[in-house]
Amino acid sequence: MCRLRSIAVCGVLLLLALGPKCARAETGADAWLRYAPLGEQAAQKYSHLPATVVVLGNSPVLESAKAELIRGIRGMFGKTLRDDKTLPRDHAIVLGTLSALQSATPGISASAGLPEDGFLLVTERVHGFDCLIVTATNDRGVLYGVFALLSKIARNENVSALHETQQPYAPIRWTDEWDNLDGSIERGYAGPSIFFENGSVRADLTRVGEYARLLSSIGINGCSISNVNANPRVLEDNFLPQLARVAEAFRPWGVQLAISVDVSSPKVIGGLDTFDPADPRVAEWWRKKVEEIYRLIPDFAGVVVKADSEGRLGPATYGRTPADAANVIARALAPHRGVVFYRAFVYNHHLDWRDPKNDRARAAYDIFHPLDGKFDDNVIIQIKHGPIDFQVREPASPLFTGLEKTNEAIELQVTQEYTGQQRHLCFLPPMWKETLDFDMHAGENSSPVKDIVAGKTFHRPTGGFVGVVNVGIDANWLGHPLAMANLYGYGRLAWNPDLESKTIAEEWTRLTFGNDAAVVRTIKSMLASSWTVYESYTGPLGAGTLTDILGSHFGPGVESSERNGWGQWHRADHDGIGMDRTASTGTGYVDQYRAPVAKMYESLSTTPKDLLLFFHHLPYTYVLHSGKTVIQHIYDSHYDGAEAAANLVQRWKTLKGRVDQERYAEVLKRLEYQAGHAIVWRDAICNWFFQISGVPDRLGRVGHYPDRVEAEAMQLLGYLPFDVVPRETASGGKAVECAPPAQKCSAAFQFNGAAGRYEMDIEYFDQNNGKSKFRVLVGDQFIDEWIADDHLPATKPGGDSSTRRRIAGLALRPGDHIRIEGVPDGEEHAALDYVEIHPSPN
Ligand code: GCW
Repeated sequence: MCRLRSIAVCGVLLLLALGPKCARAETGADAWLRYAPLGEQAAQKYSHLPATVVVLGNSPVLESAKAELIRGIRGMFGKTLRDDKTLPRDHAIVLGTLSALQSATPGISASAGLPEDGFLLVTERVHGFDCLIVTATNDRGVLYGVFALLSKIARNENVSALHETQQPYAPIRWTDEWDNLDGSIERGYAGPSIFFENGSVRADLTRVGEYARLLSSIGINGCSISNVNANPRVLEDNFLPQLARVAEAFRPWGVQLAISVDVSSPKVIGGLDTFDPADPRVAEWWRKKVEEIYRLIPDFAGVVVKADSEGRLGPATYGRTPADAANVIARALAPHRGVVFYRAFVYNHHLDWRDPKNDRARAAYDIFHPLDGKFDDNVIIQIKHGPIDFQVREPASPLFTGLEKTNEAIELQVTQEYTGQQRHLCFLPPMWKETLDFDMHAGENSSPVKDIVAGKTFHRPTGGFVGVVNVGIDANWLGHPLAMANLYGYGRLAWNPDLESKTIAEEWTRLTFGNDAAVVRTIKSMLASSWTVYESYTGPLGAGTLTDILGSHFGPGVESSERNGWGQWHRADHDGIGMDRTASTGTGYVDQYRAPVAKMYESLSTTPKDLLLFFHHLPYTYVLHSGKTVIQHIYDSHYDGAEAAANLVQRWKTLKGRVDQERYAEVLKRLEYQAGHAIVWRDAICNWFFQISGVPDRLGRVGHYPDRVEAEAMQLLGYLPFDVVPRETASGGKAVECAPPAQKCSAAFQFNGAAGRYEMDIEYFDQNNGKSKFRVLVGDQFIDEWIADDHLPATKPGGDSSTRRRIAGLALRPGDHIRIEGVPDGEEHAALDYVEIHPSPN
């Protein structure tokens, strides 16, 4: 079936009887709630589904549940359910809470005992008719049940004799959005905010409602919409009514609004001369402010606090503790059942890097463990999953077992800040699962992180999951069409962390791209391998992400971690690499874990390979279990990783014609970019380590690029060579630029290979402060042209801007004169790095 827009294309395809059946055209806005037509066979399979829906009770959430069911069935089967107000005179799908159901049909066997938000899907006879009942303790549970039912159908699962109960693993299942009031998003990669614009809440909140629907469909019940680097203005009297509008857009979907607050607000906007949490005037200010909020937003969920961290003010100003700061706000919220999320991401970013005992990883435990038991019951300590900061691989934070008398939530990052910024494919559930399933050995029984944060291990009243998402206004929410698998996966794991990441990948693929077996198999396997692929060319053996930590957090920047106070040190020098965090010779960080875990990490032989350099400083010549030296492992993993990234492109290409053209093309574009950027990463990291260690690559690849012609070695007209900084982010450390006053430059060389078909890769620099134009000619023949107009996080040539243009199937003869012309624009000087020519495959 086709949508109107693509009917013409579909028609042509059908007429010509070309290729597989026409796929739907899509923007990605529907994400996993597409309800695409299921076709004849499925219609048969689900022909037993009732034609009527009966809703017992009425509330905005139940209304959403009904509307969603009607929408889903209509989308998948082209049928419109009849909406009946009273109990069935026919087979029906019945929606309602358990209490509504029991009072309408006394004697119904659907049993109680479900926690809030849990639901039951059951087929039962009501008034003599077989009915499909979706019931729960609360309205939100009913809505979740409807989403679950529709998901099953969309994935072709059997729903004929259902008896299934589902309940959430933990009460807290939130997202945080790092949106600023001016509409920008900190670490957002898909356009500006859906919430704010020019200092206010947007006039049109359509996307906010749509986002709430998506969140609700995966069981998310709270969303903090403003950046943790908080603007005190959100609490100003004239801002609160604007927040109330967002809460209204959330409400029909059972998503409760929260905001990030700045603890200095009583002083900055409240007119007090202090924000000391111990000052009664400050407590009174918070009490009144919170009361004002609840007058406007009765279901307000609570606040998120980042304090004494990365330059934010905090209780330390007055010699007070995080517990003092958290409790003063928590006491204002408690009468309204609101909560405070106090982030454990507190550390000194002016650490003395010369002191080998200093260690940022220690900070959260050192600061929060002594405060265990001092936080009120409506405070939740929000702990990033690892001790540093969302690196491509980290061990579980030791703070999870450092708080036994305090509520906890794990903070996971959906937005791919350090994992490729939605330009690289990186499916994160396998990474999150490693942490969630990691046994912290809190006692005699196993105590995986998921149980601790859910409050099960230490018998806490609340706790759970927070995902930092940062969706943007772009139609497909996160930029990369496949990145939404991370949001889906986050929600599914927050609901049920026992799910396998492969199951999640399969669910998401079926819902997002349909049930074609080849599509499911291919995307599922691409997702499954993508994290380790990304890791292998950006930060192997637990060294942390070797990115530019002082800038974009995107491209390579090995040295940016060192010799500064940020503490993201990997300590690579001439002889070796890694942080010694052992108790015997290092920072003592390992002792923050319970004994069995500490013991495992203390010893080199029992530390998992993937975390070796996180815990130990090793010489480059150290031989791993694999038989390879550390340095050879670094070289090999980068070459293997870049090859695996190229392979993702090939795997995706097998789906041409099996998924809609729009998403096919968008994913292909991003994967091709990734494959090119993986080579930038590979070369930068390998060359840096080769330079510093002096140890050659056993396979002779590093520093030797026989198919490469450096731009600085070409015949240049107008172009001038320059040094790229850091040098490893350009081939040979140099590139050429067409700087003013030049308006057009060219770089040319002669092809000396055999006659044949080739792939020509042109490595150029695409900055975001200009739109240079490039043209390629062979002899007099025009071959290709493009504009460097991508929005990469870069204003200068280097690892963030280095981009590959591939010209495939190019026929070349010996002696051919190849010329690249560049026309600069603005600050972007059409810079070129190199050209590489390989024989075409086959
Ligand atoms: O990783 C860092 C990010 C900051 C972020 C901070 C945090 C919102 O680079 O952009 O600030 O973490 O989590 O508070």
